[in-house]
Amino acid sequence: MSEPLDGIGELDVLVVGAGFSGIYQLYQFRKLGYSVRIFEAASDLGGVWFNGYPGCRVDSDHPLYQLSLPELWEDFIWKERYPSWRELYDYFQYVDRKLDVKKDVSFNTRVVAAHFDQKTDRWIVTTEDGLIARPRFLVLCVGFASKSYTPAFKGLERFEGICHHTAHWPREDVELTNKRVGVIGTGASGVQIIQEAGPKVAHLTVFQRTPNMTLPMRQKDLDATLQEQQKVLYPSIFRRSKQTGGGFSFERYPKPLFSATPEERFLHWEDLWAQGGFHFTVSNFNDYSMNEDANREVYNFWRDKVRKRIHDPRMQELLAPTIPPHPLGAKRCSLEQSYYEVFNQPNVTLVDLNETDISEVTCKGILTKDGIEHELDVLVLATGFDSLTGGLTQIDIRGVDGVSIAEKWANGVYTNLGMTCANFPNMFFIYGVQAPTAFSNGPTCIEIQGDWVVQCIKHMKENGLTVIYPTPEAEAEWRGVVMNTGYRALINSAKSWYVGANIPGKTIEPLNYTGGVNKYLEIIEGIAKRGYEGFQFKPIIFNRPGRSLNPDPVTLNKVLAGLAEIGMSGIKAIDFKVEVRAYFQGIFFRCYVKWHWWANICQ
Ligand code: NA7
Repeated sequence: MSEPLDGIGELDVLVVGAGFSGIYQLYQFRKLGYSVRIFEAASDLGGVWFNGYPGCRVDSDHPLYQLSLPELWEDFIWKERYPSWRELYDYFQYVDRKLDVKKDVSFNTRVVAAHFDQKTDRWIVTTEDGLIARPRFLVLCVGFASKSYTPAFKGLERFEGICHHTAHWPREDVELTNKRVGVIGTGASGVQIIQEAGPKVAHLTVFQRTPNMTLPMRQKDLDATLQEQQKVLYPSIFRRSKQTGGGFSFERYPKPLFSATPEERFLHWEDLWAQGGFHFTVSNFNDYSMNEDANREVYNFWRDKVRKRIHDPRMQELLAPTIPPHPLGAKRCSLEQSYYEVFNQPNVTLVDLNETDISEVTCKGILTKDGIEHELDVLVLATGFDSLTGGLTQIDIRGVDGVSIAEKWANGVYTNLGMTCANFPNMFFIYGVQAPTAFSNGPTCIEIQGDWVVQCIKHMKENGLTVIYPTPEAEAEWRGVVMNTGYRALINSAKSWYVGANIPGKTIEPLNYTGGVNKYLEIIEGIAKRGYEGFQFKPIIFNRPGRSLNPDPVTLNKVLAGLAEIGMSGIKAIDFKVEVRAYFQGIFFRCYVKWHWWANICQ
């Protein structure tokens, strides 16, 4: 193992990942004067936007899909309401020019392990190339979709054409024009590549298991002058996004569905449909994601809208079935532009995998159970991700008891606030499991969590605290909150990545906090205000060289529990100031006793 570059060894903070969240952390920690560096596996900034397949674009509305820092939005002009990955890539280059990000990023540096060292209270972080960093704090900003999932299709390695998973699409792109293209999967990635490739390929074969309840994107070019004029509203728009459930500037319709007349419902849906994007789901009636009957009404509206665009009755039934396969919104509704028109083309085949599943991949294409071999030049695997947990569990992260995060989460996820884990001291993660993540606008969630982490570490520095970790009780409590809110929603009725059901063997449970961004913010701010309730700290005093008193968090937990038993309850966190005061009070008391003793002797 070699030592890394000078200065990396004993960092204050190591951030993993250089997408929105990693860059935001770097920027905030730098401002406070911390030594901070990012390790990034790719060769450039952008995280999930570093590369993209044809048609890949964001489905959050302009202007909220960017960082809210005025020094960034003041001068940047976006071209499209829903930017493509290329425009987002350009945005990250612009962010670098503005904030000088890259000087503090080690690219092509994939973190493979992170072990907490109790002797020094630092993380020992190892990269694929054998570099080692020893940061005090580890902030994992790997995104919620960084571990791709490829089903174990028999014979996949035999295919002689070109085959890529959408998450690993080559930057130099792949020629699809006049090719026979097959796409497995109709999630967001499948929908986007199908509508992009459809008009140019020789033949398109779509292998569908579940139809996507897509929403009209209503994409448009943005006018630069208008955009400049609207910037006066941006501070309010960004602040407002943190006050809403979804992290957007719009909210739920404040009424249950059946309390509205059919006319009110119809006109409201028409209005949302015309606005496009997530307006239809985010601003729908406030019970549609909880109440099955209400959801069915929403589905019927959606189905009838979509069917009008599809010519063939068989295609209509496959793409927008009479009976919904699951409640609308229980799987992520993707945004589309010309998705259904593609299925009206004569050169497009839709294979219903429920009727005839994939038997195997052959050297020429895909053989389905009905005995048909679909010959292909290019096979696209739009089969998704081990979302929310996979980004962390694929790294060998081990805390104070030597247990890895993958082992800890094998039978269910335990975190505190979707940012920390008991027995994994000084480790934070952003935009991941048990946070509002997949039910929020990305940058909004990233900033809310990022600010909390920065403030927490600042609090520790100001109070002479070196180590923080949540208690197992706090973790259990947060898990309860996530489960209670999650199981109330209809998301559990679908086999989706929202609940881990897309990965064979993964524990199925709500993986996001579905109580809303605004409520989440209120909770985490309250915990900080109450002195980081549910967390324990270790003060610097335990860390001085030569002192034998250096308890690990597990021992410290036991000591605190013991103190609580003898009546010193209420000790949740060791505060440095309190410690120092107690230390000097102790000296004073001993001096007083000695003086008293001598005074008595000398009498
Ligand atoms: P998704 O949304 O997880 O979609 C994956 C698709 O792949 C989905 O249609 C699956 O069908 C299909 N799939 C998965 N395994 C198989 C097998 N074995 N056979 C056939 N079809 C299969 O991933 P995306 O990349 O589209 O989107 C991920 C999210 O990341 C996206 O929402 C953005 O927010 C970012 P299923 O629905 O399970 O029947």
